[in-house]
Amino acid sequence: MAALRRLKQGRSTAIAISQLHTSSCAFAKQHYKMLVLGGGAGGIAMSARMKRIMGAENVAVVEPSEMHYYQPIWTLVGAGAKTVASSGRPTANVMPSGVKWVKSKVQEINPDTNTVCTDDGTEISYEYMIVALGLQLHYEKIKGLPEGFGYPNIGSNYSVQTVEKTWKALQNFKEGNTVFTFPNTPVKCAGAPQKIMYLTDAYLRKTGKRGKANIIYNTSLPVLFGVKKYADSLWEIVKQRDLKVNLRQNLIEVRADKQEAVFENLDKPGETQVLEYEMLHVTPPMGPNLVVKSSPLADEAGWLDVNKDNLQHKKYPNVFGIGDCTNLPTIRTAAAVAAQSAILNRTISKVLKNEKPDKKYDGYTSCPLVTSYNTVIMAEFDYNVQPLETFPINQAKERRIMYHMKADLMPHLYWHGLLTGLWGGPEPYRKLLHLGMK
Ligand code: FAD
Ligand code: UQ1
Repeated sequence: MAALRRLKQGRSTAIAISQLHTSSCAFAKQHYKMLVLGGGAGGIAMSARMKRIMGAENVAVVEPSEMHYYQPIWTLVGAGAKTVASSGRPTANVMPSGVKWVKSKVQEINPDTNTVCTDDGTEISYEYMIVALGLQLHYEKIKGLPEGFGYPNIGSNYSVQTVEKTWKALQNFKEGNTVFTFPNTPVKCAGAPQKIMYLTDAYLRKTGKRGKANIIYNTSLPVLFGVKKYADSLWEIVKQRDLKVNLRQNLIEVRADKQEAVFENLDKPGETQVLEYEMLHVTPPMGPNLVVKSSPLADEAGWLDVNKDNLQHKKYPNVFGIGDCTNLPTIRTAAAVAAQSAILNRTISKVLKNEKPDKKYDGYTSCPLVTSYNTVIMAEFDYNVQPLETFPINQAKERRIMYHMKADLMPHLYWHGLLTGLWGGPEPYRKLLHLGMK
């Protein structure tokens, strides 16, 4: 009887929740010709471009955060070379003027009725929609996290809440293991988990502590980096600087009170290894945005299912996607977002004129591999994992000029070029610098 009562209570609660849900999405209604979901790199870039095509009054962006962050600089924040304050600007300041900022969270996407529902009960209908919701970090999938970040000597450059803890851990280092991880999932900027290792090595050399450090990179991947040309250079660096790389090792638990990290060997299920650390940098497991995943827009794995050539949704032709939330088979970066923004602008201009999208995205992405406080290997590649370099020099070499590009030029390019819809990636310059040969 009791079980039945619980079941009934459960059922009536479920019905009440579903009624609440339906009615909660009808508190207010709005309509826009172009609705952009997410006000990160891709969302702001596309809203600036859409404003130019159809006028600001026709464009709205749904974004709950008061602050917009330039995430790529967190690599340098974690190593004390930039401040976290320099990475953020109020969302109000990056929103294109006249574009409507809906300051709430998308809760549900209903592409069959061309509507989305926000967490404050507003139903927004659209004629066209661009999904730019980014990906989801999953610290909670590692036992002992995120609460472990309450202890010292553990940090993570992947979140604004934990990036300064990396720098504290680095400064605190006295003697022992410094451990860097790469999860068993796709990640954004696949070089970032090891960039902080090179910076740690450089910092410890600068401060005379390198002799007391055992630097370990435990990665779930079977390779150091996915593009052979750059991986070859990185293996050389790792050898020269005595950095230990262990492949197919996946972080599954952090015992922050004891400063222990537990790894599973992905090639030998059930085999685990406990490493004591003096400094730990965690790259969390990542996955699709949960709102996308629970919508009809998702592919089987939960990513936004778009055409890899033109970024139009495969089933809903009035829906488009950009950036980390999509299933575009390339490494997720802001550089990729820049190239995608130019293609998507072209695709949407064509669709608005009832013409066929023509320009094709080649998968361009770029990862400035910071290898010290004044050098970078500028990796640039495409869908075929082949180098697609902008400059007519060997970019697999560590270069000072590329460090200045990463640390000094890229932030300006991001805030004043990408976010204003004026920077569509380096393709035109690549063609110019290679005399039309690439
Ligand atoms: P984001 O910029 O993450 O934006 C997603 C937006 O969606 C966010 O503003 C979020 O608040 C919003 N959102 C999420 N859920 C909802 C919801 N339910 N409703 C409404 N809004 C929502 N890229 C490079 O090119 N070069 C680099 O060197 C580089 N280094 C990096 C280093 C680190 C440590 C990190 C973390 C990233 C780095 N990147 C780098 C990657 C780059 O920052 C991302 O690929 C880029 O920001 C992706 O843009 P996006 O618009 O797809 O997602
Ligand atoms: C880029 O376009 C870009 O977007 C603004 C980045 O994001 C921060 C990058 O890191 C890189 C490397 C590029 C590519 C640009 C050039 C000039 C190589």
